[in-house]
Amino acid sequence: MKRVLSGIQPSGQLTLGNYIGAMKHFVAMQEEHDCSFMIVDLHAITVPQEPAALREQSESVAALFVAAGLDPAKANIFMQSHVREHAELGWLLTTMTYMGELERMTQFKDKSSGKESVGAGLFTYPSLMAADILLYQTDLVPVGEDQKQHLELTRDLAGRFNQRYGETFTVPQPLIPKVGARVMSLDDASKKMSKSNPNAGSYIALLDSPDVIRKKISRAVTDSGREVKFDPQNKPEVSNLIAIYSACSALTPQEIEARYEGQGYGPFKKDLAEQVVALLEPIQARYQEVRASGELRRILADGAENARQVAAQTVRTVKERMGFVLD
Ligand code: ATP
Ligand code: LTN
Repeated sequence: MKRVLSGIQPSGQLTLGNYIGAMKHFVAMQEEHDCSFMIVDLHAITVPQEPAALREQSESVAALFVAAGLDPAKANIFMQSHVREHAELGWLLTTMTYMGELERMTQFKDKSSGKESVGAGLFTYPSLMAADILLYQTDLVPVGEDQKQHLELTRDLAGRFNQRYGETFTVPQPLIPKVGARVMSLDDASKKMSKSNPNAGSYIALLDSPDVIRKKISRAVTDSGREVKFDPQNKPEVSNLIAIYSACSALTPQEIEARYEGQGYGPFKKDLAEQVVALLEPIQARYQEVRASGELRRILADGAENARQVAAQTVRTVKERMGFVLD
């Protein structure tokens, strides 16, 4: 059994990109591995958040974890901020991270570009993410393609610590899906679908109503041709829609091409919308039940309790090796 850990930021409404690139795989992995999944609220505050919205989004992400199929009896589900050791190890690892390493991070460059002022936490974000992972001796980290660079840094930090202070951390591996690792925006296929995009038409939220989903897909940009062809180089918009279709159904991109040969984009988009609606409807129904039942409080309390046991031990070992006087 491998140790698996991942996190999603409560920085907005979860999107179909989050589901296809990450959450769907969390659900599959809980059957075979020792899994922990976090709502990474400490990461979400690296960009400004309204307190009421942060609280609502954090609960919403937790409920969506359960609604999408994570079972608290199989996987540990918790809020990052409920386990203080994340902030503590985050600081210790920040002191071991080089400025040059952080300056190279493309997520930082993207999120800070054009901003008048940027919080220092956005810059040191990857050291906190490394702490999340290393606290639990994680073997595998299921993430979308955009997190690959952060995982590389995590591996480097684990290696650096082990070399300097003796074998302490497991060096984790990213697990990036073959299809759907980078779902693109519906309005611009050069950008990834992102929940913090101010244009809601650029993403499908997991909680969008069927009518909103149909509308967003019918308005999704395509090229002026009419061939449903999977060709990410020359037809990035249509290829993105085919990838979404493939991830929501059991069909490969080639099977989808064959099904819509000679029919143009209309029927393809219509069916795609119905595939997405059918995927999300049961998740949305379960979501309402979970929110109404009040079960989240217990799930998160148990999750944090289990996490703390491991995290506290790791931080103790780390502090001892670094030369702190232990309490
Ligand atoms: P934000 O826009 O606030 O940065 P995000 O939508 O990029 O958020 P995260 O919380 O940063 O989402 O990511 C959660 C998980 O979802 C990560 O594993 C990430 O790689 C994955 N993910 C996010 N967006 C996509 C996408 N467009 N395609 C595939 N996977 C994605
Ligand atoms: N940085 C990730 C979220 C994240 C994460 C983690 C993912 C924070 N801590 C630990 C995996 C493991 C993101 O932006 N998607």
